[in-house]
Amino acid sequence: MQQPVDFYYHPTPNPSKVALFLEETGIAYRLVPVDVHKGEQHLASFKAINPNGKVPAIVDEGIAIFDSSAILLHLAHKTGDFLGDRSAAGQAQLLSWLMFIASGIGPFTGQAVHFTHYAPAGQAYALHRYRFEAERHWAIIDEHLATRPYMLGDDYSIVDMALWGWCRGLAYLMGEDAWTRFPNVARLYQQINARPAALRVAELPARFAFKQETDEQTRASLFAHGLPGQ
Ligand SMILES: N[C@@H](CCC(=O)N[C@@H](CS)C(=O)NCC(=O)O)C(=O)O
Repeated sequence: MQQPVDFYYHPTPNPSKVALFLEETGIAYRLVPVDVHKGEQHLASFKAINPNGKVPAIVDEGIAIFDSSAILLHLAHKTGDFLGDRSAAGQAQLLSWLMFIASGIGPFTGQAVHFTHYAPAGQAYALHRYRFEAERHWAIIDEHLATRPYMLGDDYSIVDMALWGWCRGLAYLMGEDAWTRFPNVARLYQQINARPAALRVAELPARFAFKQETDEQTRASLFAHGLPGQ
C-alpha cells in the first residue's frame, strides 16, 4: 500500500495550492503543521526537508520536495491529473503561466503586502514599486481570463490552483477594491471556492491552533533581516 504524503502546512497562500491539489485528487496525505508565526520553519528538522525554511514542502515515498510549483508539477505528473492539454503547445502554456505565477504574482504580491502592512513607514519608493508591479501582474491574469474559463482554456489545471492560493487573500494583499478591479479573477476564484475540494481545504486550519497574533516573535520568525543597523 502506498504511504501517505507528508504535507508540511500553514494556512497561507503557497501551502493552500498544494492542499487544493491533494483534496482534488484524493491522494492520501498526513498534514504536518509548521507554525511560521512561531518560527517552526527554521527548525533544523524542517530545514532538512526544505533548506529554504518555508512552507509548503512534502515528503512523498521518502523523497522531499519543496516549493509549491515544484510540488504541484511533481504531483500532477505522478497522478496524470490537472495538466491540461498534453500537446507541446499546451504544456508550454502550462509552464509559462505556472512560472508567471511563481516568479511574478507570488514575489511581487508578497513584497507589496510586506511594504503595505509590515515595513516601517516612510518607504514610499519600495511601496510604489511593489504595488505597481503586483497590480500589473494581476491585470495580465485578469485580461487573460476575460476570454477563457480557466488559465489554460477549457481545462481546470494546476495553474488555476496556483492562482487560487494567492486569490484567497487578495483583498488584504491588493486592497479592498481588488475584486472589482479584477472581475475575471474574482469569477474564477468563486468558481473554485464552490468546489468540494476547496471547501475541504477551508476546514484544514481549524485542525490546529496556529498562532494568530503578529507580535515580536512573529516578526522575528518571518522577517529575519530585522531593521537596518540592528
Ligand atoms: N516559492 C515558495 C515560497 C514559499 C513561501 O514563501 N511560503 C511562506 C508561506 S506562504 C512561508 O513559509 N513563510 C514563512 C517565512 O517566510 O519564514 C513556494 O512557492 O512554495
